[in-house]
Amino acid sequence: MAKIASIRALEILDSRGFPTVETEVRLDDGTAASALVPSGASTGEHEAVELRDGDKARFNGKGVLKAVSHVEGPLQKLLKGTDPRDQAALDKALIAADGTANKGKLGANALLSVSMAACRAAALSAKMPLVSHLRKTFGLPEGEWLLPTPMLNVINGGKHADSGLDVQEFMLVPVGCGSFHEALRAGAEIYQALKKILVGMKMTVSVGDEGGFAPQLKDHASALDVLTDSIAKAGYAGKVRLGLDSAASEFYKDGAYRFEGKPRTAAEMTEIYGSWQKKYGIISYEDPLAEDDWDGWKHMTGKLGTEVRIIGDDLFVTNPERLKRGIKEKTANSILIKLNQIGTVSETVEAIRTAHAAGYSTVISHRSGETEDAFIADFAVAMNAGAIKTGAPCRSERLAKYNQLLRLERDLGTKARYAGDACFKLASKTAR
Ligand code: 2PG
Ligand code: MG
Repeated sequence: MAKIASIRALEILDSRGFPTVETEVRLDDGTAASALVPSGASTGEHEAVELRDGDKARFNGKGVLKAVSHVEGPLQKLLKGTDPRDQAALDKALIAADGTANKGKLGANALLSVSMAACRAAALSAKMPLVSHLRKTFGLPEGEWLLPTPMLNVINGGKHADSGLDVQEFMLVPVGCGSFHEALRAGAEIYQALKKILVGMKMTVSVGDEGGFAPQLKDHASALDVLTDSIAKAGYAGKVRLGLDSAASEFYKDGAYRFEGKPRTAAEMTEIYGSWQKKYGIISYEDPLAEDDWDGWKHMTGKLGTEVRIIGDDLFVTNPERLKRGIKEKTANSILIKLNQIGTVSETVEAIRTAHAAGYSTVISHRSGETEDAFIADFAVAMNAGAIKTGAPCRSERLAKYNQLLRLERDLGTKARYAGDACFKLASKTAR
């Protein structure tokens, strides 16, 4: 039984060129594995703390040397000699060592890098693929393997681009494709069709943080029109639907949603979303309203919740406690899952379990600042999450995840099936 022998960390750079943490866990049988943590831009108020140095002389204050020193100092001391296969005990120890509710003392970036790297090291040492190790570790049934439906963000707005669009993400959701590789192919072909259309409109085709285009379109309806045309041009009408992430906390100011240049109430925003749902067959709305507008969310869930997926990201921040409140108050019907919003693998699994038990669907997510680490691909399959969003079919930090899913599809063979509309069942009733 291999034990943790040493842990080291490194300040590396993410896809935006900002520092982030890489941690390597070494076991006494010679196994070594590392994990790289991502970083958000439209971060929720209630997320676990991403510890930054604040030293303006380095990386404009964004350095992570403190987090690195926490990994190599207190966390290494804590975990040396322990069994990496006992993920629950390991994560419990990490949480206790930090001791704060928001992981602000040692940093969620420090904790998560150790949690993930130890998980990988345990899998390697047991000569098991990560996906199988995760299943076994968390006692999930072996039988059913779901390959997640990808949600490909092909037009970037909000904080991720200078397109001027308030909505942050316009995603292709290939619910009607027969397999994961066909779904990814559909996404890639539509992406190229969209590029041609934008070039024809004399729009810029440079990309935003998540690899989607960032055209200066006049309003959101124009973006939805262009996307509908691209889907049709590429031959996928009816098979590929649209999902949005408004990241609405970013345009909620002084009690109003500053949307398309006007202040609006939650009820007015709900009207707009309802009309888009009818006209464009939108299948999911992520963070349509602000992170603390519980009344607004409840109103929107009451109006549209039987027809579309309403996904809480900044609202729930992968936090089982916030999710439980949502379930109790009938708020949203789906949750976005980001490991670094909560800070350990075990707590992330708990959020997923809580969601599934209440009939909420789950979408595993990347961050806008990413790395080459593809942990979330294996994680999404191990958890039967049903859906994953990890950007456009463009830029290798995004493709690292999609490509790993292609490998998992190949390796699992007939044991696995493509989730398709499973995660979006409510919405599929209202197909255009
Ligand atoms: C989101 C994410 C990822 P960020 O809002 O869902 O797309 O963005 O990582 O900037 O919070
Ligand atoms: Mg979001």
